[in-house]
Amino acid sequence: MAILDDISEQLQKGKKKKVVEFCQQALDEGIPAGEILNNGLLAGMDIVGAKFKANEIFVPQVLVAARAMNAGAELLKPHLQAGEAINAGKICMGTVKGDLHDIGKNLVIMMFEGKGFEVIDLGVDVAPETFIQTAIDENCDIIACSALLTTTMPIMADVVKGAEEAGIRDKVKIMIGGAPVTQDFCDQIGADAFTQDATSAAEKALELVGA
Ligand code: B12
Repeated sequence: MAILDDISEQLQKGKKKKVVEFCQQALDEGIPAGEILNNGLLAGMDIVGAKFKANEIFVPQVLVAARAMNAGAELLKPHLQAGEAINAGKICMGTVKGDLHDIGKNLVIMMFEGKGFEVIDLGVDVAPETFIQTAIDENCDIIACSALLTTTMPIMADVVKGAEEAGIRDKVKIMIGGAPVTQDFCDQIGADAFTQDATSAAEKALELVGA
């Protein structure tokens, strides 16, 4: 669809205003929000990722594209949540210490909320102790960690260890994810679940809390 290509193209150029405008236009045309997200915004971000990897573009361009992505996703947010009013449980989520990538985290949070979870967004660069203390103070059912750098993945193991040491491991489930994370890594560090994308993350979370 032409409008979705336009969204992808404007996102790659980092044109935040245009991205938001075209997302609104796509919604007005009756295109489902999930389709706009996947075939417009995320399709654009995939191309940005490939160009970044190939050294065709650099951090500043990726950053403006990321801002446009987040602005578009914010607009779609209420339309992605199909008005499910159940209270499925409480989750604290953040991107682990040393890691500033937050696009995936923000998408996963949107999907969690869409499934009726209350989510505490801890932001980026989150220390293991912060995940643990929040889970204790807020009585969370799930701790969710995101990492996009291979160098920050080990922090997820520290979160699992920290939960054991704090004596809350039997009360809280730990979910992990992010582009470099795998099911093998999840098994290796003893986390409860890994999924590859935001939609399956929310479904898995429901499963974990037995909803
Ligand atoms: C955007 C981006 C940036 C932006 C981040 C902006 C922002 N606000 O997030 C900026 C420009 C700041 C950036 C900086 C850097 N980046 Co960067 N970045 C990317 C890029 C292009 C896209 C990431 C992204 O947002 N993808 C889209 C989202 C939707 O996908 P996602 O995060 O994977 O999330 C999905 C799933 O993984 C899953 N998920 C995510 N989290 C969770 C959590 C749970 C619990 C679950 C269940 C699921 C789940 O659901 C999400 C939705 O489906 C990737 C390339 C790539 N292809 O991944 C590189 C990439 C991650 N960056 C990379 C690098 C090297 C860096 C820098 C070190 C560059 C530098 N020289 O400074 C810095 C690091 C800064 C830091 N300390 O974090 C490398 C990492 C390499 C590695 N092996 O570790 C990559 C892979 C690029 C590359 N090929 O070289 N980056």
